[in-house]
Amino acid sequence: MHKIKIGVIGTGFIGPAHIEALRRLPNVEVVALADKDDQIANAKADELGIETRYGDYRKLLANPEITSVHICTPNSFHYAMAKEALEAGKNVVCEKPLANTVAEAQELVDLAEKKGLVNAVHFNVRYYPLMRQIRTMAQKGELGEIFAIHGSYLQDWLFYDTDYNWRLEPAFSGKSRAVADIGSHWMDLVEYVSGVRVAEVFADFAIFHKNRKKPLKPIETYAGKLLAPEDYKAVPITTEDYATVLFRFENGARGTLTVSQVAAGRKNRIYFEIDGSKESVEWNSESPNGVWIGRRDGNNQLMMKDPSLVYPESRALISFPGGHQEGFPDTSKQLFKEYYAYLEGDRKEKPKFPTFRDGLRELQLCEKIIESNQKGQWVRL
Ligand code: SOE
Repeated sequence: MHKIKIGVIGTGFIGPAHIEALRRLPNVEVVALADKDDQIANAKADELGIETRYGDYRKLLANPEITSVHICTPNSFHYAMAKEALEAGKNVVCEKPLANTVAEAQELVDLAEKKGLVNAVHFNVRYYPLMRQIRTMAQKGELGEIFAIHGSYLQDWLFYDTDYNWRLEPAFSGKSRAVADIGSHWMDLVEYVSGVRVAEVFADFAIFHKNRKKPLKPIETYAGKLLAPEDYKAVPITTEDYATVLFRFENGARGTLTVSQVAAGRKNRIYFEIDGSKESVEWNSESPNGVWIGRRDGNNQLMMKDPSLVYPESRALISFPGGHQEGFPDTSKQLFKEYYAYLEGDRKEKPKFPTFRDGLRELQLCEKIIESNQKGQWVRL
């Protein structure tokens, strides 16, 4: 049976999640991985059971049997690797953010389209099945006119000043952290499900840990041991732990986003409520298989993920019967399933999955949010 041959670059947190999701699809095969040196690549390839491994991603790109590449490295490498992959004739799935700047993202959109290569950004949150149910409900007018969209994306993995990660270093993560890293997922999601687009933003950032303690050796060295003062280096922090963003949407709707990576007890909670002139809907990623539907003149409802109860558009993202919960790992599987079906198909229809154009959109939103925080005023898109 013909299988699409895939290479994965970067095997930190999300790279292995891509590999696991791809291994659940019958028409693809992960044949190679690359990381920053031979030692890491060999260790990860042995751990993940992948035959071909490279300590230099350019050798993976030179492999003629590889049709598609997944870029799962720290943010600052995405643009260069995606550009080289497209120039090598590879189709590309890139982790968010697509690039470091709007200009770089636009260049990748244009290059992918010029070369006729299939491209995606891993905005996987869209693929919780009930997200497409809400999108279809909005498209059918069931919510009515959208008045307001509000919510939050809260984590606590950077709660202590000793929590350290490349995302804290602008050289690797860019000028924004909480907004660009996770606020981007929330903004992409709410524009996708509601069908309304942001027109203006007003942002207020906060850095609660002005300095953090960077371990002087790999974290593993300290696993299970209390760190002594001499084990750290104090690092000044310039990217936001927290942000509040006000939105004005193109249709006149209003919105708010609270994004934080220092919210104790919130491990990875995405929440939104869309208030329409007919109904409201509310969802949170800690209970991803249910959607609350609010009504003024009738009983509120709790809609559960059940293929027999949702629209066909949502049913296409469901693999298990009602009550059999589908979660974070399933979102990547469903995104890649649509991506590779499109890659193998006639490509006549507009892709259903998030493409480089959606990655560009998020860079545009983040750039204006950063500008608004710096100026302390509303900024138009
Ligand atoms: C860290 O904030 C992180 O891993 C993000 O980088 C991912 O995009 C998000 O899905 C989970 O949290």
